Amino acid sequence: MNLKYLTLALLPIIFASCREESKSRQSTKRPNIVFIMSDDHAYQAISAYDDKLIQTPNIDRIAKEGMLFNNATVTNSICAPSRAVILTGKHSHLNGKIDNRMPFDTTNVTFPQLLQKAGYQTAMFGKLHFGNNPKGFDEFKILPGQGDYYNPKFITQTGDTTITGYVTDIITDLTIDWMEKRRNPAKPFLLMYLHKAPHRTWMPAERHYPEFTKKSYPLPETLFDDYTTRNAASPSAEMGILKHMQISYDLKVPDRIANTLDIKNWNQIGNRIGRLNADQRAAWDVVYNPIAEDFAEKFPNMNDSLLTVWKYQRYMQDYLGTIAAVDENVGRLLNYLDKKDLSENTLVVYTSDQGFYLGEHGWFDKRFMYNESFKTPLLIKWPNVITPNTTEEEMVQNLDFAQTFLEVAGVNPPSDMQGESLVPLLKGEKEAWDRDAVYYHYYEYPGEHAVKRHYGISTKEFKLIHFYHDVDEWELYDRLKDPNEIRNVYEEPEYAETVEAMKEKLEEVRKKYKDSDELSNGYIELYKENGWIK
Ligand code: SGN
Ligand code: CA
Repeated sequence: MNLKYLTLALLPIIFASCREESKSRQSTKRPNIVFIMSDDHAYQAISAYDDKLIQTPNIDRIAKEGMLFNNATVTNSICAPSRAVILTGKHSHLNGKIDNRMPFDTTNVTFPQLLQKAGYQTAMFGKLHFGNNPKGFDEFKILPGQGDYYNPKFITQTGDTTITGYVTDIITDLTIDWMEKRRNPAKPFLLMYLHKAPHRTWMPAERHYPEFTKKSYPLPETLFDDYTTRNAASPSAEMGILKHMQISYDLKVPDRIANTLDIKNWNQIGNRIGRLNADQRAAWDVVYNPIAEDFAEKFPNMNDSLLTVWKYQRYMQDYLGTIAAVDENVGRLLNYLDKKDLSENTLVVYTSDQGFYLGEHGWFDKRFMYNESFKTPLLIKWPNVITPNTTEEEMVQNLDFAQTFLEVAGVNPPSDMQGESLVPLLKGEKEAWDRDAVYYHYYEYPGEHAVKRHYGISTKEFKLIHFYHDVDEWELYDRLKDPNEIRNVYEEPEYAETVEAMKEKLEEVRKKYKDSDELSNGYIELYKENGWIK
């Protein structure tokens, strides 16, 4: 064999060893972290969990290539508090962001600050909802407060800007623009890509109006819940589809039509669709006006249950319509990572700031420790670490993200963070995980939707909840026998021992996380000082 042939014969071996070398160089390179979070995205509306309502192939891809968590929950089911827990790795009672009202205390140490210090390039795009700007980011472009769906305004480091278009598309454009033009390839990156959708008032992208407004959805089993055995759930809570969802504001019947009907609970929508320009408004009117006219005709003959069903269907059409755009845009981002050869060394998380009621118990919104709002979607892919297509049943929480990302980046977590790194679970090392209960505490009362203050624990079998402040109600659910949580068994004699054991566990967990009645009372005092409790 002459030299030329020998070299040719050796080529595959030479290439293979180069590939090996680049692989091992890659694996020693610190991974990038892409944290995708939407706002109020119920797990029931992700087809990897449940395909009754919508197909979300792009979000599902994260679970197909990685892990789907079936028992991921939040510690306080409301927007800004959940974000504060995620960033600080501490429960609300310690990071101080107990509700959506007060600004976030920026003296808290957050994981992005630590990653930035450790050499990560950091960027945040989309909804933060903190009342102040995030610390620890090289670049951010965030929505003010809740933000708008159409032609939204953004706060940036160089001033405010309004961008024409649909919010979910724009957040993705901003993200990809940063990756394309300002990403530093010499550094690993942390990207927080945070959608406003599918938050109320559920406004889809123009391209999705025609398809989604024609759909009709299966009714949830508990749509007509009568709340027997649960005093805390009703009558005080104001999140009923029938009673509290607004015909005009939420369901887009224009004021001029709503005005002609004998409906108590309608409210103006003007300020939201007022953001549409003339062309956008014309496209809106073509689809939404005929729906409203049809409703106005049928309304006089509707009883409460027909009206509930009509409202539920309208709600689902718009809510799920907004998710179609989230899914498409998640696909855009995943494809971008692939195209740039970044996927291999990037951990991608998809989650929501909490779950949401899609008609279960007759509700929309969240806040309660009941399943649909306590549980949050969680899908993670991390090539070469997570075995594709795995599901995880262990109880994890949004409290765990900070320590997870710090471990992924090789940074020691501060000793006062309260979560657990998920890395052992991601690697399939289950023996290292021994959590047997998770803790919850909700504070925003008096407040919108009137959900009373409560705290509780959940194990895989039972859930114990204590509603306090202007009530003193206990609830126990047998999660295995009653997954819909419609039977509070707290007073039932055969559960007496369980109640006792769960109360002991609750005390143990409260001690571990350093929560107490004293702290709860302090937060009630704070409401009094602000005049929110008279
Ligand atoms: C807004 C919504 C509420 C919602 C809160 C909190 N009303 O105030 O329905 O519960 O946000 O949501 S709206 O009329 O402004 O849409 S959170 O996700 O930000 O916590
Ligand atoms: Ca939210």
